[in-house]
Amino acid sequence: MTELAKALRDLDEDKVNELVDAKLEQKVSPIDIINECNEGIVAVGELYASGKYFLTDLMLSGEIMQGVMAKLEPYIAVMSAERQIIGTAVIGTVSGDIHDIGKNIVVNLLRSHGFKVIDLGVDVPTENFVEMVKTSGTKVLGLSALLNTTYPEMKNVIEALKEAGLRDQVKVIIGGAVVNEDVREFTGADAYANDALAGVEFCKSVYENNEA
Ligand code: B12
Repeated sequence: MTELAKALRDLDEDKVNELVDAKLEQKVSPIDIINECNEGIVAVGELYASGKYFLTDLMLSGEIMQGVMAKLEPYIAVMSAERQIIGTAVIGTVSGDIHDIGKNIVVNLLRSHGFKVIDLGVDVPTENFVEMVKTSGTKVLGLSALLNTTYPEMKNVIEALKEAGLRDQVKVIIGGAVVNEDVREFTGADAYANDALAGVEFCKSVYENNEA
């Protein structure tokens, strides 16, 4: 584990900020910084699951991570200013789930790769996803969920798209720590991604191959 990952795991906010600033100074890519932080925050989740950390620690890790993202955003924005628009992507965290750090990373990366992103936020009701797919004409919908209890919500969204006659016009990609091939199959999504870059690649392929 890197020094930055360890500092995040240990919830040492000052150290995290110091290390991130130093890395930005050394022109380390924001993506590499995110990956290091990811390792630390996964360790926080494990410490929480094993009872060594409490909910307040989980919350603090989220705040530290959001602080890091705020530092990285201007650097990611510079990357996006130089790109042509590839297409639109709609994304949100499903109903009952308020985790948004990973989703926000995906949003930033999609923008940096030339997507117009409509971010519906967290705890998004199924009908809002359906309405936005309809009105935006997007070819890609991204659903995020981090809880075992909320991944069935992703299936609900996909079923609702079918009922609205919209399923054929949009590819659905699901993401978040809980997703895997079994969850993809259960929900009926077209793809899943546990990391933001793989998600961006999928979205690009939809527009480049003019699928959906
Ligand atoms: C920070 C955190 C919180 C913060 C969230 C702050 C925020 N603004 O998001 C707070 C404190 C609010 C929180 C609350 C809870 N949490 Co929480 N949380 C975490 C923690 C430690 C980190 C999550 C995170 O941000 N990871 C970093 C990001 C970058 O990773 P990521 O989200 O996986 O995203 C990456 C990929 O998955 C992917 N991705 C994500 N979304 C999408 C979407 C698309 C379309 C694509 C393509 C890709 C993609 O790209 C990202 C970058 O690579 C995790 C531990 C873990 N292992 O995930 C627990 C964890 C998710 N939480 C957990 C729990 C239990 C809870 C609570 C129920 C606790 C409680 N008793 O209240 C509540 C639930 C609240 C709710 N209704 O949603 C459990 C879930 C267990 C489970 N499998 O169901 C975990 C796994 C901890 C654990 N090990 O027990 N949590």
